[in-house]
Amino acid sequence: MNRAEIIHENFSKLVLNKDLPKARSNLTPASVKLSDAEVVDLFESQVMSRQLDLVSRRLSARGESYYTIGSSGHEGNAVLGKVFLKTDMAFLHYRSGALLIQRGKQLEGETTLYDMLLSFAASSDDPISGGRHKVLGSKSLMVPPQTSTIASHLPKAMGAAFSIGLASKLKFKDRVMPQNSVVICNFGDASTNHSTLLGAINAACWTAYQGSQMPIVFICEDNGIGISTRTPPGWIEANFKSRAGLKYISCDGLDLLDAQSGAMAAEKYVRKYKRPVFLHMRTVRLAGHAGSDIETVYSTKRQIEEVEAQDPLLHTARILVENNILSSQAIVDLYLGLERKVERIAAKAIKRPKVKNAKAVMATIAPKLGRVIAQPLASQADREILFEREAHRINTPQYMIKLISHSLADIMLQYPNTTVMGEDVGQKGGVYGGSQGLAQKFGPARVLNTLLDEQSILGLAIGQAHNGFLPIPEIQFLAYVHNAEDQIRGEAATLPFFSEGQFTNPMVIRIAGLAYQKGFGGHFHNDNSFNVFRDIPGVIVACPSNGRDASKMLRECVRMAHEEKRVVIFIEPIALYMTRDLHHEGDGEWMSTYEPPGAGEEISFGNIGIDGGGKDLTILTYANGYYLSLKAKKILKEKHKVNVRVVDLRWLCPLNKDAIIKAVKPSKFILIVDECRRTGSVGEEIVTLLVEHGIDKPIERVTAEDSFIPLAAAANLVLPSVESIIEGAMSLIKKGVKK
Ligand SMILES: Cc1ncc(C[n+]2csc(CCOP(=O)(O)OP(=O)(O)O)c2C)c(N)n1
Ligand SMILES: [Mg+2]
Repeated sequence: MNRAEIIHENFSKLVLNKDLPKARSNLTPASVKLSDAEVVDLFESQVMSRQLDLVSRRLSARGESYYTIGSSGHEGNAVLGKVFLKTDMAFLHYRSGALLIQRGKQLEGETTLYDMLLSFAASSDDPISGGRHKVLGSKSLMVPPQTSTIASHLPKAMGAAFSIGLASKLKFKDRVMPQNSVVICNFGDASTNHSTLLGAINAACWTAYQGSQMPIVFICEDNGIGISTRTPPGWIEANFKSRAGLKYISCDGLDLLDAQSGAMAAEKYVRKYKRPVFLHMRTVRLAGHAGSDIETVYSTKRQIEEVEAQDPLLHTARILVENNILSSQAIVDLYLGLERKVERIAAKAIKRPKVKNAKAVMATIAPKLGRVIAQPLASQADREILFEREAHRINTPQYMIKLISHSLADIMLQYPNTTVMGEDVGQKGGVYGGSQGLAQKFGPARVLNTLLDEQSILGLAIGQAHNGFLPIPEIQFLAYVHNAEDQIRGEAATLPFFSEGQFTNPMVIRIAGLAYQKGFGGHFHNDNSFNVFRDIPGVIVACPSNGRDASKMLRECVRMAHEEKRVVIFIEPIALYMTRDLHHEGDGEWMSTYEPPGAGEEISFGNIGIDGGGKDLTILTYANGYYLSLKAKKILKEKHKVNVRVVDLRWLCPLNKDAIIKAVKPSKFILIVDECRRTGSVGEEIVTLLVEHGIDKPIERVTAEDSFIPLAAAANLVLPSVESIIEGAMSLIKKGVKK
């Protein structure tokens, strides 16, 4: 017989026999400000959570539900659903059944149990994910949906907490979280070893240490084990008790009254001081890690039984009996009554419809969000003040990075909800000057110099977006996004999908990257792969090749983030940041004059750039490849009489298929110039696209080698060059002519 059923049967027996575990504190309900009715109410949530586990396990065994990880042993977290307000945004661990049920009671006519069962049954009626995933979440309870990656929700919890003070400072009228709210987040003991968690706590403490508000409670539900690996006794306390900027409070999650006392202390502190708290709540884990876990492989029967004897429900039963709140019989009646109730609700939930087809599944990857509200342009008078310092040269041609910084300034003026954050983006204005002048123009609150931690930068952005901001985080180099990419892949990109667009985290992530960078050189400053973003559903990847396009595309990215709540990656080719000339020194052809919003023609999403009308060869390329191809185009014409048109793809994900097919139609040959690696890069996708659309013309690729980029001039050995483009073009034409 499985342990879940044994625990279930034992509960009634032990309560009726008054064979209950010893008291773990001397607290009374009154001493923790709970009335008798409130203790019963909390107990009811605990039992509901237990029955939810039990019923879901039974359903899972029959293939009617997908709930495999339960909350059994963690039901003490019900107090968190009571002590914290439903407006205190909550980023939850997967063992938060009782917390969520209790929190739901703060709503009139709540249906939390039914809603959770719909989610576990993957029914399209599930109000949070629409049947797309088993998540814990609720729009009305301000619980963004969370799935299972350990600790990945903590950087954004930190960011959301930070955004509360920021919204007050900026008198931000579109804020989602009320002024005096706080953020709570919980996680397991083993999760505390994860760099994502340590990074989030570190970022919270680093911020609070400097006197900024960071109203967050990190709740560690310590059951002493992570799947089968035990947490060394005392480790959590030793690790978190005396960290700079972190208030440590411990409580006993087995003893409801002690848990209530700890939760109240944490709430009082965080609400008053708006500084991070670490609430260490001891719990047990009952019935294994997940439905499929066979505990006896790594624990003895005796160990398992000892843990079961500390069942928090038995402890609450003791509290109820000892304080003459309920009789043993009444407790068992309530317990079994709730089993029947959960079964009734579950029977209804599993009959509800499922998601029907791929289109329905995908409808929330980039959800249609109703009326699009365009942000009006800033007034000319405001713009004049904004560019006061640059006035003398704003109408002269500039290289790309200057135009990006002008564009960012205009964006921040036009969109009061935008914020910029990243390493060195403040006074210094970024390593390359992309955010130059922004801190001076908009102040340190909107242009935030962060600590050196990419997970925290992205978490800060995601969290701020949860509070209505439109963040523009900067990652210093493409190579340094990889240690944090799950924040984009697993968190930012999935939020609308898992919440039917009820929660969104729009943002534009600026990343300096790609190859040909000569200053630092080497692999890390010349990372020529952005594939990691190309397979994330819903994420847009933009990549300009020149300043004029960059300033306009950036505006379009922000527009999409604002109006369509999209997550956009904006890759800036470092090597072209300060490029002035195209064909020869002094021609100034790679510079342009800044065109403010509304002045010239904008570059809308998917719009490609076409240079020349040559009908011999079309080169499909982007970024540095576009720059090099234009050089090659001139030589191909002058030396080889080959007429070329060069297409700047600009929008690399998703590709604008129709525009690409139309662009290649007039020419005989197609050359793809891809500065990223031969294997897996966008060039492969373009070939596939052309073939799949019946383009029956000779196609070739000039790409980077499947290599890392070495230092110094050796870098050029593995990258496309003007020469290799010309060579590729000529060999393609030769082969084609022979045919
Ligand atoms: C990043 C990541 N790595 C591994 C896993 C697989 N995994 C799921 S739960 C778990 C153990 C977590 O233990 P703990 O944090 O103590 O939480 P508990 O399950 O005990 O509540 C692991 C390793 C995961 N979900 N995410
Ligand atoms: Mg654990």
